Formats: sequence, C-alpha cells, structure tokens
Amino acid sequence: MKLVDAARCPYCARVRITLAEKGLEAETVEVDLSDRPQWLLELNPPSGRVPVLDDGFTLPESEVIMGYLEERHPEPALLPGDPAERARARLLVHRFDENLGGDYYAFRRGDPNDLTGKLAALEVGQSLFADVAYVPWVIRARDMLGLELPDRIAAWLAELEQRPSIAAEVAVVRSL
Ligand SMILES: N[C@@H](CCC(=O)N[C@@H](CS)C(=O)NCC(=O)O)C(=O)O
Repeated sequence: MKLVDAARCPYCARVRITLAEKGLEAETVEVDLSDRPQWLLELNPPSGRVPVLDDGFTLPESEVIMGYLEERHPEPALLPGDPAERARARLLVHRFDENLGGDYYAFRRGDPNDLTGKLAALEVGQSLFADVAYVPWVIRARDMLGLELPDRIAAWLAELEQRPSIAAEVAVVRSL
C-alpha cells in the first residue's frame, strides 16, 4: 500500500491514524502542498488533493479511504458492531463540514465563525471511527490555532492521546 500524504493535512491524518490503529504499514509519499506535483493532479484530478491511497487501485477522499480500510481490514474494528450504530458513525463523519470543518476553516481564515460553539456541541465517543475522523482538527485547533478546548473535549482528547496512533499525530502536528 502507498499513501500520498502531507504531514500538515488533517484529512491525511485520518488515514495515518486508521492505518496505525489497524497495524498496517504503508509506504508514504510526502507531497509539498504549496507546490503540488503534476503527477498528483493526474492521479487525483482535477484538484490533486491528498490523501490518495494506492492499494492496487487509486482511492482518494479520506472518508472513503477510512471506510475501505475498515472493510478490507475489519480487525481491530473502528466501527461499532451494531448496524444502527455503524450508520450513526458514518453519518457523523458525513456531516463533518457542518459539525466542525466549516467553522474550523472560517476561524483559520479570520471569517465569522462559531468554532468554540461547534467544539462545545461536538458528539465524541460515539465510535473510534468517528473520533478518528474528527480528532485531527481538534488537535490542530488546540496546538496550531491556540484554542482553549471545552473541558469535555479536552478530557476526550487527553484519553485519546493515550493511544499510540493519536500520540503520533500530536507529535506530527508539534513538528510542523
Ligand atoms: N474531501 C477531501 C479533502 C482533502 C483536502 O482538502 N486535502 C487538502 C490538504 S489538507 C488538499 O489537498 N487541498 C488542495 C486543494 O483543495 O486544492 C478528503 O476528505 O480527502
């Protein structure tokens, strides 16, 4: 497996964490997002966005990659066993932009936003699948944007940081 990756990209972090949780090795190809190579535009047209997974076929989109890895390597499971809970986990990830992403990027651009309110209302702990999909932005909100996290979210993150996969991502962010 090969992962086209960028350390600072939180969407890539979803895939890095998923791979680590499942104990999977992937060759990583680090790209410079400010000087995107032509081959990446051809690999994932038209935007040349990362992450892109190559597992004998090319797969972009972090949410889809997470779902693929979960199905291809079901153990250890990130999704709950119950179909209704699995659907709820997927719905949470599907609504990432409304639940957090939109306000995160608005905050970063200096546009009006409710990042603090969105963090305070965030549903966490529903499943490891959804937690992995959200935690890259929460780490960056704390460690790059300097936001003080609501107590409940800080406690959730502190618990997640006990996992080597999440601790590794915190180290990636601190190295940026
Ligand atoms: N929906 C995509 C978003 C990926 C994404 O936006 N990646 C950023 C880097 S963090 C990127 O490559 N942006 C370049 C662009 O939008 O042109 C996913 O979930 O993988």
